[in-house]
Amino acid sequence: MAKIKDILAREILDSRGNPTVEAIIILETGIWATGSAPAGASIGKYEARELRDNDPNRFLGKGVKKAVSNIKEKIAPALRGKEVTAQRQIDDLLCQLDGTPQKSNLGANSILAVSLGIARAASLSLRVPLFEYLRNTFWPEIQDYSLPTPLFNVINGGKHSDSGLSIQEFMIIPKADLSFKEKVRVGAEVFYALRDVLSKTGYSFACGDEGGFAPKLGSTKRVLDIFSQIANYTKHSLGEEVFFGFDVAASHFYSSEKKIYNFEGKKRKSEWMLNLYKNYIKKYPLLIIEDPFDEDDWDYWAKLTAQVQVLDPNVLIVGDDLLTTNVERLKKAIELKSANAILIKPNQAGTLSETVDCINTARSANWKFVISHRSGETNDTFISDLAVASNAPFIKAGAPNRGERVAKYNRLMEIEEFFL
Ligand code: 2PG
Ligand code: MG
Repeated sequence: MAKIKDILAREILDSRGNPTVEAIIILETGIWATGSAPAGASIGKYEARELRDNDPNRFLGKGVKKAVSNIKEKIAPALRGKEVTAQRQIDDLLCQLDGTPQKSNLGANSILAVSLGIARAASLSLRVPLFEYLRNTFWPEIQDYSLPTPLFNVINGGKHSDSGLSIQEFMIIPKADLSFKEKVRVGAEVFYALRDVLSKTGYSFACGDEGGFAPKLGSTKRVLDIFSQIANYTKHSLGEEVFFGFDVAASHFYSSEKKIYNFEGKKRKSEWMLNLYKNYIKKYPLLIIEDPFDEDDWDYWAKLTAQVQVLDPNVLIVGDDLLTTNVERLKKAIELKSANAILIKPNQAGTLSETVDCINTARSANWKFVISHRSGETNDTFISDLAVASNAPFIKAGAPNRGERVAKYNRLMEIEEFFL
């Protein structure tokens, strides 16, 4: 048993060079741990709000000094003396201290950094690996461990690059029945192959925010043509060993007033987008479509989910901006059958306990879930341990490239090799 002695905080940089929050949890025993908040670029309307200073004289207004001082001046005094393993009570208290529905008062960035740091400090205090601590705390009833399948975002579009591609993420998914280490190898080999294909066809292989390439290919069709060449450059056959996934992030090219998607330079209706996705599913080994429609275009979500089940019951329609790791929105989507999987981002919820509640709500409805990073990341590998603790079917942590992305994959390989 160990009590919280103090909580410090500071401004650090994320992988895009923007300021973010790190909290340092110090226990009375002298043990300490950190937690940090990642940051999105394609931010959903309904997710918890990060607090930024909006001071144009620092970091173009993106500083987080206010969030840092909220930790030092408001959160630390309320948590001093609390038992560090009381995660749920601490998270409830953090929500009460904030008092707003989207955590806009203290800021989800300050709250999340503390919430994750508390869990890490507790695991160190009990001398167990973080994933084991999380399993014992939240999922003691689950017996075995299974590692997630990684979704490698190898071509970056949308708000994550200047490639001009409307779809934000083009993902490569290794087949399920391999060890995690082998899945990482497949992802890396496909990544090298893509670099070859791009350079041979005269495209840039410079990278976007999540480590994937950002070539100006102009259309989804051309990305898929390039993907289709993977088999010629590696030993990995499409539809058997390697599958595709999209994060369309459609809210970011949708006009709510006109009810139009500005897709690849053309104005498209929801029905047109629906048919496009169905054609891609028929033609390519496409297993995952995340955010195919706007976060308020509920009707089309349900239509696509139903029609896709007929085409291929293995295809997952994943809600990210639609659901924002929010139990209430998830319950509505379950009732309306709007999707069959959810993206789980701890900073959309704001606390670890609320993130866990969302995972549990998804699992009890038989939905799949994907533990996810943000496009602006830190080197914190918390999500890797969370994925193992919850037996998540998938993790999305970017390309097998860039330090803050591979940190997550390397941590999962470490858990596989040394702990399981
Ligand atoms: C997404 C994420 C992560 P961002 O849309 O799924 O890939 O992007 O963090 O920019 O919201
Ligand atoms: Mg997304």
